[in-house]
Amino acid sequence: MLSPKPSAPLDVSKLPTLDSHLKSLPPDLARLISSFAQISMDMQTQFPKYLRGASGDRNKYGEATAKLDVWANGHLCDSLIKTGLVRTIHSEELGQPIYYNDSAPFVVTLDPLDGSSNIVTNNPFGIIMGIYRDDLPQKGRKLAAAVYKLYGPVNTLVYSAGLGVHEFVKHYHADGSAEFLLLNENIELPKKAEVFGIGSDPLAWDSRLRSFAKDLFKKEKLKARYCGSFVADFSQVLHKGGFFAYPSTSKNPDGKFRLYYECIPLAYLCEEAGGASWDGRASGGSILDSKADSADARSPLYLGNKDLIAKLKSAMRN
Ligand code: FBP
Repeated sequence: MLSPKPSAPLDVSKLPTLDSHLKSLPPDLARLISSFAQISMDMQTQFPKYLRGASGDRNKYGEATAKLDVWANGHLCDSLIKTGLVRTIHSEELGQPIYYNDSAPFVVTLDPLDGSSNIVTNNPFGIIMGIYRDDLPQKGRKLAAAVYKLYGPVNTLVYSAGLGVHEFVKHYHADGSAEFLLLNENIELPKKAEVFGIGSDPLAWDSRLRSFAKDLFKKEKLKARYCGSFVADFSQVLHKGGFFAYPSTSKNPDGKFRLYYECIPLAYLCEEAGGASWDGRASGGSILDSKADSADARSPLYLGNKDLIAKLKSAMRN
């Protein structure tokens, strides 16, 4: 039997490009996001050279770093500085911030390689960037934009500048060149949640969180999804609705994630997509209301559908 007729491919000539989509933003912000997109797209061609092995160095937290962590951080920082748009870079992989050009409009926060443990296993990983006009310390509500790049089966980039959450996918033209074209515009977390993931050691979670997790299975009928990269796990919540946390635990009361490099940018995207976030503190505040003097501060992270965050807060009060 002849193979079934393949469904007609997408006519990509009609899809908006990232650059055309960015025209609604201030020109300097549009150029920074566009530059980041190109940098992150070009980086992937170099990955195979750095896939194996540890760098032999340790980052400022004393954690062993993979070769790709170090290379990605260096390449991203150098390339962002060359745009002339960035006056300060705070990066998870930099011992100190880079103060480069006082007259440049933006301060950026970077997790240059989120999901490092996925490098050797060829599982998804990504890059997280927060963009501010003002210097840190800042609350997440002051973000000019948040962007993440996801290296998955295909290359996607998601951004928001306060006017909705938009996703682009890397398409290849006949001449071999590549371009980000619109895949999903004004993404909203589906009201009917489907998935959840919670990091760290369940035996070290607060017992009320363990009970809440059980209810996500029993009452909410959610499916467990946890892949070792925050960006990739967040993408599942963004597209399917649900809940993700890297919680406060008895071993690490402030959790694992960094407030500025990881928590704030993805909490911003989650809330822009109609979801909610919580830093686990009694004040019950959004992660976008958290602020820390140190750019390396950690924060517990809970985010996802509004009703699930409300149920979590109620469970954690009892
Ligand atoms: P890195 O930025 O060092 O990769 O750490 C963050 C992270 O890799 C997240 O991307 C991921 O969700 C989490 O750590 C996985 O942590 P664990 O290995 O404890 O499950």
